[in-house]
Amino acid sequence: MRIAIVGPGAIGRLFAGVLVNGGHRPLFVCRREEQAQAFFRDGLGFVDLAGEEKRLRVEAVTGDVPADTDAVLFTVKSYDTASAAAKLPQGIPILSLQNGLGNGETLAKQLDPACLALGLTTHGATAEGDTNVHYKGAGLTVLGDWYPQNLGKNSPARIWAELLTSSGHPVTLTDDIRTEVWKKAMVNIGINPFTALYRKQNGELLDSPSLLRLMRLTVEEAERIAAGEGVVLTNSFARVLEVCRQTAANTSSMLQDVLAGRRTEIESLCGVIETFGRNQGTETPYNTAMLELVRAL
Ligand code: KPL
Repeated sequence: MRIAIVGPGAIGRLFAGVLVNGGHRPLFVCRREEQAQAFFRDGLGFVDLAGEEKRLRVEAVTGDVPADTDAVLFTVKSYDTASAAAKLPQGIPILSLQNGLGNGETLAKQLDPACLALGLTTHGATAEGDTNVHYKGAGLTVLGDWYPQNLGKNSPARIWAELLTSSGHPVTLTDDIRTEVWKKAMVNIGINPFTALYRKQNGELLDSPSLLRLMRLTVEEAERIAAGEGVVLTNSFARVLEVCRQTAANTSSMLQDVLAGRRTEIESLCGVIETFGRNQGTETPYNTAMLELVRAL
């Protein structure tokens, strides 16, 4: 099978390693020619959970996703979703494994929604340089179809679940991926801006009671906005604490972005909460403050 990975960041590289393990040779679709050449020359440097480093053979191109691609893993940053989606072929199973709110809506407008699956992962990985990835913590991966009634034998989520599971990466299927996307966004709202502002690893957030209070108020505010959108979530802050413990040694994706001088995904987290809040006629002081502070970084 010809599998393209659009977005060769930490998660794209982690799943490329999974697919190589399953006997596939994934194709990275890069924005920079320099990075595509580096993948060709050096392969993918993969440090596994035991700390062992392997060099894996992958292919890489720039530009459009080749027309003969059988499946796409879409792992671009949320602010690149619309422009990267324009480079995808139509009619093949696409799995979006992205952070934040609104990616599914953007993709469903540009592609055939029946071909679209969304996924979430709490596996921790750090990108190093242009071609390396360090797999730092095992987590869970959940997939579901954009059309929830899908989940038939040939639904995009099932095709991707089979591909990943047969490559040694078990996944769970859900018929309500949108709620899962919101749940994961709550975790990211409760962790990512705080790690970025305070330069802390996920587990270090647990050491400061005053910071924990601010994290809780921000997440509870976002949970109320979710309810206003018809998504009823409970115990989001308990999940934040659990993920801080499970991924204690992780550098969050937002802190990785800040340290590398890249744009962050704060707009698709606190920014979306602020926008929904405005539409609901509700102020969102905590999320607005985090949005502005991270923007100021
Ligand atoms: O998804 C993550 C991220 O860093 O973006 C968490 C779950 C917080 C793990 O670091």
